[in-house]
Amino acid sequence: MSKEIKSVNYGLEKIFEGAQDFLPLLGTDYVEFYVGNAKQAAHFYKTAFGFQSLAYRGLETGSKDSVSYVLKQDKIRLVLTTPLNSKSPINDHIVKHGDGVKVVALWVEDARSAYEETTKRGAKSYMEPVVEKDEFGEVVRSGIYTYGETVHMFVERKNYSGTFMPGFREWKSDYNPEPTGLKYIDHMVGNVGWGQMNTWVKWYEDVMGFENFLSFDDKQIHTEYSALMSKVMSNGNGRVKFPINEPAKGNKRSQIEEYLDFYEDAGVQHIAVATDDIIKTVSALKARGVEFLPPPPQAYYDDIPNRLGVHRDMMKEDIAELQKLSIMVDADEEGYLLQIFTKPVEDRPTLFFEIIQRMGAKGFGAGNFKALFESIEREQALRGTL
Ligand code: TYF
Ligand code: FE
Repeated sequence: MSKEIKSVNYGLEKIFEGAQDFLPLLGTDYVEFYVGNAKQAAHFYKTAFGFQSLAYRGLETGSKDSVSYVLKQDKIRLVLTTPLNSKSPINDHIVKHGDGVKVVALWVEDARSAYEETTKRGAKSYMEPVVEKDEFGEVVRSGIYTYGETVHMFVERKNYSGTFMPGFREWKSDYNPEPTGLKYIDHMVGNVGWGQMNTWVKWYEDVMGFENFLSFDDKQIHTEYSALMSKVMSNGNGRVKFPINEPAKGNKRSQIEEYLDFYEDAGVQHIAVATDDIIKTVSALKARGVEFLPPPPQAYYDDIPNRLGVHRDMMKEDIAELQKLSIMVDADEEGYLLQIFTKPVEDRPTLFFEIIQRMGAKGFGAGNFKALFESIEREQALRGTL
């Protein structure tokens, strides 16, 4: 651990000594995917994950080149965007990467200042500040590139009272599957190329004012076959956390390498969403057809009381029930956490989701890494990509 966490609350106060505040972030605003068929993707995220229809932009609203569906569940907003013709540059993104995350949008007080402060520190511009207006007010957005072709948009909506953003209309649907208890985005992880992790760690420090608050090297993260390195970057108030992974040399192909080969670039590897009741959430997701990684072996579950240490008596969940759902448990100094990972949600083995319930723990489940990576490797072996 490279830095001690000073405080464990998620309020606006700084959790790091020396954290920069040239880029105050209020949280994640939305995550935008570029996909081959946004209508079907929207159906999937509604049906399988319990997202609700929120807003729409397409031919009917005067958008000639692309269609976007906006979905919401508690604080999480997903935007699913697809091109309407072969000339849209969105096609190039999809041809190269398959379906994937294009934009990780961050909610800011001032999108002009966010753009200035980051570009003057070396960020590559994606979009200069643009003001969009409708009868509900205005939204200011600007954007910079991060790893690969991924973008951070800065969204200022303090003078806006509409559903989502100018250009979109409210989307009321007759089809409204129940939510599954997903609450907010806990963290989003990027995979970067060989030897690139520290470059991007420095980029988040210098350009975004983030700090590196946890690090895992390949001695901690390896299995018989593969290895990786990971550093967790956090903004000053802890609301935005971006772990960054790079592959490390192992006996076989690391899952990070597999991702890079199939995404053909650096990109977002997983989106971790928080729930207050992982048993209920995962039961619902499974019933709706979401596929999760198969459970770790019996020995993993036998070892749970040991892994929980002093937090053993605090755990309310029944181990047999967790095992039945293949949920994993880890603990750190401050508490424990429950987590589980989906299989990739596209045909290319690229983006997947994590469901996480934090019971005090502020870590990322390091005690689960070995079991998790072995489980991923079993999937890789089935794909012939290990
Ligand atoms: O975000 C994390 O660090 C955990 C564990 O390829 C993890 O969810 C780390 C690397 C990885 C998959 C999961
Ligand atoms: Fe994670």
